Amino acid sequence: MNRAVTILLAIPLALPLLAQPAATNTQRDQRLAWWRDARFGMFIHWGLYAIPAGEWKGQPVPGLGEWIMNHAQIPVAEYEQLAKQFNPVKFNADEFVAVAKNAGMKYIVITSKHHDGFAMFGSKVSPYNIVDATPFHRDPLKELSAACQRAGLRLCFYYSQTQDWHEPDGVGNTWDFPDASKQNFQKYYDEKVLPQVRELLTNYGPIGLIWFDTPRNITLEQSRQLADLVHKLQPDCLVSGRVGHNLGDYDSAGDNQISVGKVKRDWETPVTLNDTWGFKKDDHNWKSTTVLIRQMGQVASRGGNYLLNVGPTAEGVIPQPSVERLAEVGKWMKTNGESIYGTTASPFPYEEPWGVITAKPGKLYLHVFQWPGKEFVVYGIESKVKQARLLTGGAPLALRQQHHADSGLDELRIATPADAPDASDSVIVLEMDGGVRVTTMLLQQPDHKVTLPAYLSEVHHTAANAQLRFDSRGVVERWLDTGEWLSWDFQLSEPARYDVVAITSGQKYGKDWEGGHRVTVNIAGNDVRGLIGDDGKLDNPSNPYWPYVVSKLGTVEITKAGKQHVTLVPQQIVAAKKFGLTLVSIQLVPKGS
Ligand code: JFZ
Repeated sequence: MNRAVTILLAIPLALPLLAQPAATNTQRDQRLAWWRDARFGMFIHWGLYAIPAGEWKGQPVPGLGEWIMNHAQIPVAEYEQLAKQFNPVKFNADEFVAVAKNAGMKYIVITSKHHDGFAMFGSKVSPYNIVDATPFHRDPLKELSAACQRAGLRLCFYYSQTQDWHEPDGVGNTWDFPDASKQNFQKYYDEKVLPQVRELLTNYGPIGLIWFDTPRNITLEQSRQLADLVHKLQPDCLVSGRVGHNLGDYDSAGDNQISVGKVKRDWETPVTLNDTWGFKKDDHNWKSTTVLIRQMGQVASRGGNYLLNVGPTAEGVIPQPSVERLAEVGKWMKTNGESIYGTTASPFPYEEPWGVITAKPGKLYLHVFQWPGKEFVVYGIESKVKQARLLTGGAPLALRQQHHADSGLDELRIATPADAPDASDSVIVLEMDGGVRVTTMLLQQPDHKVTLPAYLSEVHHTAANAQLRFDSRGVVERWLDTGEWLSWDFQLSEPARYDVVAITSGQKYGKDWEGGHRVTVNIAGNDVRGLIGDDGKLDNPSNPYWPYVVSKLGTVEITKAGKQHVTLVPQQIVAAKKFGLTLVSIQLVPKGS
């Protein structure tokens, strides 16, 4: 009730502030239709930074390749010289587009101008651009526009609207322009950003979306002006979430961050194939094809888009390890694409232990990462399943559905081949009789384990300054106060003795982790007191940059099946590093398994 009232009030209050009426939901739905259908796109980070490729004056520069000017504090006068050498003669727009198309990608987002300020297109606004400042003299965005139209892919542009290390009035270059009081961001914005965005939307045919980035301290007015300009010039062009002030048509997750849990808005996650966006010659840490295919499924199962990056070299070539992996993903897509394109999120609020689920009207796609052998069991599907079959082909699979009247549990058993049809992701499609109905309550799973994800807990607090929240991975952050605690309800089918385990998360790139907290887990009237200590690491393939830590808290005997209530109350939280209790989930694992 409260919520409805807030919304009704918010709309009339917001209207007078808008230069023109905000997009209605229908307009936005229409704009998003192709993008929701696409689910998979190619990101291209390409610019002058491909020349140093992670090395400056013989020294490797740590961090992202496209950030080298910033990390090595290269003066504008020196960095500019790179333009004179930039001659990517091996660049072939049709080849780039073919790599994307063969991977099953439906759109391409290329850096038209990154934070270094160099335009990768012919611009009348600034001579610091690929046509006027390099011996190459060609406009790769023009060539890509034509190639995308030939191949039926959508071309989209990344544009860094606040950071511009080339301009005295842009954000970020504190080594050449240390005096912040002399800066006039509005001037840079009016004289470079708006006119260049206008060029991008006027000279390159229909553009799918503009991927703005790092809004920093952009004002509401400026974000709005940018979004309005895009929509005025090309009403069908989408604006990314990082335009600032929630004015995008969809949200961006943090880089390489796969969202879980209820994501309310349309969202996309940008992911690197190795550990950099712009090319670095010494970065060989390539993600495996299996990780890529599974991440894509995971993102689709949460209703999002997967934007996978390549970083071409200074010669204009996509690195071979990237080409190979994308071809392998494409091979999987040729057989299994219908389980990704045009799908919506899983109807279950939680992730299954064996993989993920995507949906279409009357259909569920079970993406099985952990192949079970000869029998596959799924709990919680209430609607009648007409048919189950593998997307790799073959006759329909024998199935049996049972409703256990005592527990209310719906059980689906499918006879499966002994060996996984696909090593990365074998997809079983279920065709329903009518719509899809599932049990949304947390259930003990067929592998006998119970997982209570933090993002599905109820949050309670007595603390005056409660600040616990969830990051987009569904992991708790800012749990620093013992006045905040969590609870869950779940359905247990097998009374037994269980190990109680807590999973917590390290910081990005495994840089840090905070433990030593004391907690009490109460299950079925029993208190389990334990320490959040480091009892081992857990593989975290969906978010490989964040290591998981396992803590064994104790054991509990549960004597009755049925609905259970669990609370997790911290007795002591160590918060010296301000990470606190970074809970991912509590798990119950049958003793001795
Ligand atoms: C930004 C850029 O700085 C980077 O160079 C690259 O282009 C990437 C795609 O986007 O970096 C970010 C922006 C936002 C987050 C992380 C990195 N974030 O929200 O977590």
